[in-house]
Amino acid sequence: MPIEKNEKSLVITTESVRPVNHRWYGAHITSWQVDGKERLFLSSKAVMDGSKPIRGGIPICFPIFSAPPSSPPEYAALKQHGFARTLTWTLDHVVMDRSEGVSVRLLSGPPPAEFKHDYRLSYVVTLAKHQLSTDLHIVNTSKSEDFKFQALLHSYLAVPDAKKVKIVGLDKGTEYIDKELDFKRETWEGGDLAMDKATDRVYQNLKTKELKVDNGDGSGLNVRWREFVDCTIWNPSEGGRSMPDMEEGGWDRYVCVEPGYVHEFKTLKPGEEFLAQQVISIA
Ligand code: TA6
Repeated sequence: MPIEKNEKSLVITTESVRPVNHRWYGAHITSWQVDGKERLFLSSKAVMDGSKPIRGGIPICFPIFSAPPSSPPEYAALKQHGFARTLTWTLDHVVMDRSEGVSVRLLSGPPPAEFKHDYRLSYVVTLAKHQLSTDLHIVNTSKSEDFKFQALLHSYLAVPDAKKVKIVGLDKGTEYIDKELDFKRETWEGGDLAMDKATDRVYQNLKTKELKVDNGDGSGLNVRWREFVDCTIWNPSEGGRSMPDMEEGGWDRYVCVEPGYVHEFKTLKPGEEFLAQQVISIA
């Protein structure tokens, strides 16, 4: 039985037993196991009753990333990272159900009443041999108005010791916003990014479409993407203690690598669509 559906979640399993646990709340993937090993981090203190976003797994940030902007004015009232991660989603249909892969398409529930834009947001989750793909599909369904959004997949990747991790593949010369340095704009000098201290950076307009999260010994995960152009890299180090839903020491057990479109608002003309993909695989 590759797809099991219940009130709270959807569990997808391929023949070689690689389950993905997906919650209707926020279309949140909370677990992905390969060869019996968990590859996503989920805080043991994460709130799972739908009263706040889930700490860990893969939250979807949409239609904004980070704190609400002052413009467009109607986006200023949104919560940090938008509402997609707190909506209830539904199963639209099973796209593929074969021994080599299982894929489901999910549809987001309606946005908060005050967000008056016509759009459609769907998400395709595909579990295949040693890889997990997540495709975000946004359509401007308005006949007359543009639709603006930011989108990002805030993946919490499980690592044995975050302080030993290096992020490999960032292009030399890429501009990034360093949130640890009061949003200072910097230029990446090249090489690997060591995650040995609090890091919160938004790399903008990367040329590369793939980064490796190296555990320090060559093992780890690869994250690649299509159509996204930015990538946030985050680990709060001991600062994680200030998050009430973060387990003690949890900050040493994950690194967030977050492909997205966030350096500006993406504008879709009436009828236009945006289809972006993240693929996480075992390095
Ligand atoms: O993507 C990194 C980030 O924007 C950080 O600045 C950090 O605060 C984090 O997301 C977590 O946000 P959250 O709203 O889930 O607590």
